[in-house]
Amino acid sequence: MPGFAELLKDEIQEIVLSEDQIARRVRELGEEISRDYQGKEVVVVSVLKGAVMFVADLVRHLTVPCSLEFMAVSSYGASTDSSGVVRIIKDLDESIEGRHVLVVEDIIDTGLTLNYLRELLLNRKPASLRICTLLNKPERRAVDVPVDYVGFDIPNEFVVGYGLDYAERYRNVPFIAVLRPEVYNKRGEGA
Ligand code: PRP
Ligand code: 7HP
Repeated sequence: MPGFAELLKDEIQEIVLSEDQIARRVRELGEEISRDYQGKEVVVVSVLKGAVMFVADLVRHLTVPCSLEFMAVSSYGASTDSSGVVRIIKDLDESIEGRHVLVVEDIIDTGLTLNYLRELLLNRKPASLRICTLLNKPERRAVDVPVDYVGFDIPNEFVVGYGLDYAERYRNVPFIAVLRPEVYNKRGEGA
């Protein structure tokens, strides 16, 4: 059976992070977070959909007691650029008051989504709130949001795979890649 790299060779320009690189870093992050939360219980809050692969792998390296919560949000405004105003589509099932919250994201780009979410969650009076992201694009930051755990800093390029999509595709690709420009042009033509 051909692998994803072979199957998608006409669509992928470059693999930016391999499956092995991701797996190694996710394990390291899990170990670091477990050390930091020693003796505490953590509520892992993950944001659908992009973070699903990352959070599923990350929690399997957490050795402290944890529960898993999901939020679904949608940005108002243009589809390609975050507006900073976020609509809650699915809220947490549990209260986070007095609890240690770890927000897990796949990517921080402008920071607008997370900045909004952070304020929203802080208003609910958690005992602590930290943020973990697999990918960070520092060049794109529009608002300063404190990030406690970063998997990888990446340059300002649109990436897909390991949960991240372009037009809902490529989330299932096990590595992180940059697409060929033709892929975007094709979508623009209505393909
Ligand atoms: C992505 C990502 C973050 C946000 C980051 O979500 O998961 O939530 O964009 O962008 P920002 O830092 O510029 O606000 P997206 O809206 O693509 O939804 P998805 O996770 O369902 O793909
Ligand atoms: C959101 C997003 N989704 C996929 N790939 C990227 O590079 C992204 N930045 N912000």
